[in-house]
Amino acid sequence: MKNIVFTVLTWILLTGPTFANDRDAAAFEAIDTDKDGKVTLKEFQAFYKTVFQIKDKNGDGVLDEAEFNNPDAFDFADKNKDGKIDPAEDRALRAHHFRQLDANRDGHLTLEEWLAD
Ligand SMILES: [Ca+2]
Ligand SMILES: [Ca+2]
Ligand SMILES: [Ca+2]
Repeated sequence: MKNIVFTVLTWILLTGPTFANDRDAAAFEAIDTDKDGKVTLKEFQAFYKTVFQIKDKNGDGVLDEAEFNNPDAFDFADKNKDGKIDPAEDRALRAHHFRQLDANRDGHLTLEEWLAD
């Protein structure tokens, strides 16, 4: 399990995450920690909290533009326009992302929803 998460996270970091390209079946499995085939917002946030910590290379608790590594989402995520993404801004971004992916709005993501565009 640890290895899967590590592999997925490494891949996300190497390829540079966008809303589209960090979504595949392996990522879904890694995020679905209780393996019930559904990803809840809680599981989703826990996964991206880990992503946030790994991306925070200088360990100052926020992500600058280089650490965040996603120019398209950066301006949207940086609500207070201080040029950094703090954990609350990151959680808000992920909650937004989660709502976008939850096509039938039942509060969890299936693999189908995860893979859909
Ligand atoms: Ca689950
Ligand atoms: Ca900010
Ligand atoms: Ca759903």
